[in-house]
Amino acid sequence: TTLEKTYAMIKPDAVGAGNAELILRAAEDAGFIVVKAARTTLSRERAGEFYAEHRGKPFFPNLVSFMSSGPIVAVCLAKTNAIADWRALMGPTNTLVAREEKPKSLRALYGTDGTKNATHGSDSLVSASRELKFFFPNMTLDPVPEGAEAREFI
Ligand code: YYY
Ligand code: MG
Repeated sequence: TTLEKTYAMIKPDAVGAGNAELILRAAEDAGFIVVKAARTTLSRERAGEFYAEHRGKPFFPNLVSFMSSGPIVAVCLAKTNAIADWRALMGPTNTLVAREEKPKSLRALYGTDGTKNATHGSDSLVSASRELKFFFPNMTLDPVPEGAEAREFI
């Protein structure tokens, strides 16, 4: 049997607050394998390309400014049902809602507000493939064999 991959990201608010390692550990504690984690930064242009589906929405300019405001950690996670389970662990999109509805979720614990919400997670298999390729162009999109324990932190 094999493990699904998803794209996760630790956003500039959480990296800036020094919570990146804590969030990766929370993922591992929840049963995810950290296949790859790379600290990097996004230009405004690349942040806009990553969030292209939201171009034209009122929050888009703020989102692009935030996502290019400081370092991020780009992460590939693997687990059975990784895509849905990571989104569940993150909690609701808006940190303030997350604090009300899911106080132990990552966004409740480490997010800041409706835009600065600590983490990202792919919302579908198609998104996961696109987003993993966006950050890790050489990575195979094949599922990870069960029993793998690789943690390649750059
Ligand atoms: O997938 P997810 O991150 O949970 O939410 P999306 O609806 O895809 O929005 C992407 C990103 O945009 C969100 O993480 C914060 C930001 N955002 C915002 O600033 N204001 C909104 N009203 C909605 C989303
Ligand atoms: Mg989304």
